[in-house]
Amino acid sequence: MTDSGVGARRLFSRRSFATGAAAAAVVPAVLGSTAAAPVNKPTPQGNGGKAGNMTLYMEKLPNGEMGYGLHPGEATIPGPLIELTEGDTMNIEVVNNLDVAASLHVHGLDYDTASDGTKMNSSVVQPGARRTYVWRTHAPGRRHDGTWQAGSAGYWHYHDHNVGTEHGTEGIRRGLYGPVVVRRKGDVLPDKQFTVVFNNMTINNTIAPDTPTFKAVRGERVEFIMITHGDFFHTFHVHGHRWVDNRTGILQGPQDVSRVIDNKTTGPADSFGFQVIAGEGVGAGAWMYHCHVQSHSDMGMSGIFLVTEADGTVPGGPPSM
Ligand SMILES: [Cu+2]
Repeated sequence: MTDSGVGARRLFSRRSFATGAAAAAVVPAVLGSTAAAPVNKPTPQGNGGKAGNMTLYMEKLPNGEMGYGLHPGEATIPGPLIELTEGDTMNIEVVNNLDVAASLHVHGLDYDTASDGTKMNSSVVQPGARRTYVWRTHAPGRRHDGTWQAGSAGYWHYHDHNVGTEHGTEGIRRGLYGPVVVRRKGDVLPDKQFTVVFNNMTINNTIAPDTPTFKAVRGERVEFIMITHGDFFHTFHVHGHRWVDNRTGILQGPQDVSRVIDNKTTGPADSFGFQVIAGEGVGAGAWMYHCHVQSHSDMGMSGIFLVTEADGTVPGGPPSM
């Protein structure tokens, strides 16, 4: 452990990181559903172009951290996964239970300036107040001038844009961020979803050995949603598994010549995602995921993708770190 690693450990004090554990098994907030979806169970996608409503609470967490949650007192880092299908609109009522003005700013989707989540556009939420942000999405199609317009489908994310500075630098540092997935109708759905956020020198605001362990059973289709925040560039790597560097992270067919990778450079506010079959061709086991900038992995930007057999066992026993 290096000096800076110790510093980071002190900053993000060692603890049984309840929010990290919860975040390890993201709970999708799916348009149209009112109750929280079961952990690790993706639910039906969108509702085909209708509006959905949800409430998001901005809350204080221990050690000065902050998070978004679907219910009061249940904020997590990262915040809840929000899933839509192209054509859907989501009305998100944000309740600010913090003692500072904060906001909700999304990447990749369509929104008016009133839903920008910036002080500049007068769209932040004062402490104790609430505000509804409207996110829209669209399918691909031809513009009036004949050019082709991309759809909204992709791996996106949301974050605060007001705490600390008008760019939300402190809000993001403290944990106010979360994943968004927009599907195209017909996209393959995963069995499990995990969100990995490189936030400065942490993973989901934790460092090894407190980083999330993502558990899956061999053969399950696992979706990784990868987001980066903060001041640094990183490279995301998973052992034993590869993915495709395109919109979905999976090949569209035998003619898809997209590059197959197991490592991807990622910078602040970037996001991408992909699906793998857990243990495919390599078996169950403890498979490391980490930032591959050597000094970063050495400072704790590392965790475990634990692929078990159906009976829960792992060949060779539990991982030793
Ligand atoms: Cu890194």
